[in-house]
Amino acid sequence: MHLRPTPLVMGIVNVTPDSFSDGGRFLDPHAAIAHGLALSSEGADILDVGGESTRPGSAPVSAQEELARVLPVIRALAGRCHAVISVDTTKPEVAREAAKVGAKIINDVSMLRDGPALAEVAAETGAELVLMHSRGTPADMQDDIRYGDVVEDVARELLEAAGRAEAAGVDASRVWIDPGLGFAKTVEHNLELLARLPELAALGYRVLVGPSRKSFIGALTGAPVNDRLGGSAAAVALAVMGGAAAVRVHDVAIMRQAAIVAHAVARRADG
Ligand code: 7PJ
Repeated sequence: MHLRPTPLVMGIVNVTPDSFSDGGRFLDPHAAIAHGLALSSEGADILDVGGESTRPGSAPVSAQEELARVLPVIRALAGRCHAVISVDTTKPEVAREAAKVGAKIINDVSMLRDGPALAEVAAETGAELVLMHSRGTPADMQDDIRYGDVVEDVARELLEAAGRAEAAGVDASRVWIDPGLGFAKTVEHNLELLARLPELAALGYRVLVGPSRKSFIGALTGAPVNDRLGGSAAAVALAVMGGAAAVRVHDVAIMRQAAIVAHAVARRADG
């Protein structure tokens, strides 16, 4: 009998500027490094380092700016903790430099929107590639959300993207798929995708799910973004039950507990 593997916990490390002065921008990589180390000691298996906000409605950042933000953090974390480092970027040049300083996973929230170049970097460097379902750009993705059957449409679009990644030379075993909760999705779409996650898990790629603190949890519970631990833990547990091989979260220690308990029950349910 095949026992499902223990789910991996990916901790989120955002690297964003903390002050502006005289037209210059001062980045504090130390705060991000300290946060990454803290998440690692909480039990994160993976640290996802991102220098561009990809939240719906956010503005783009130049490659130069993104590199300045993430490289020092990836370099430090790759050398100082056991967690595998992931770079959250849609830019091939950022992914390539990140891989040189120790990133082993490329987390692409655009699902290869701009062509195969990001997949080519994954193929060249041997990095794993996460393809997160999304439509449009962060600026316009919530404007016109239409699906037939959301799970079938997301599955088909993820399979197409995975096919493009494999055509660019990425081994299928190194491709992850992610339903992209909150990206070009209504609350109902997010619920349908979580409820029917086994259909995505059945596609044969490892599945990553990122429900942490997202607005659908706020819409359901009325809780503000800084008070969504309970809803996030429930979503993590359901994602694991539905076959997620990894979850992307802000609150590593608590979500790791939720994932471990859900996994133990899922194994029992598997028989
Ligand atoms: C996700 C992500 C997600 C993956 C973000 C936020 C918004 N990457 N990046 N999956 N969400 N793979 O964290 O609230 O769900 S940014």
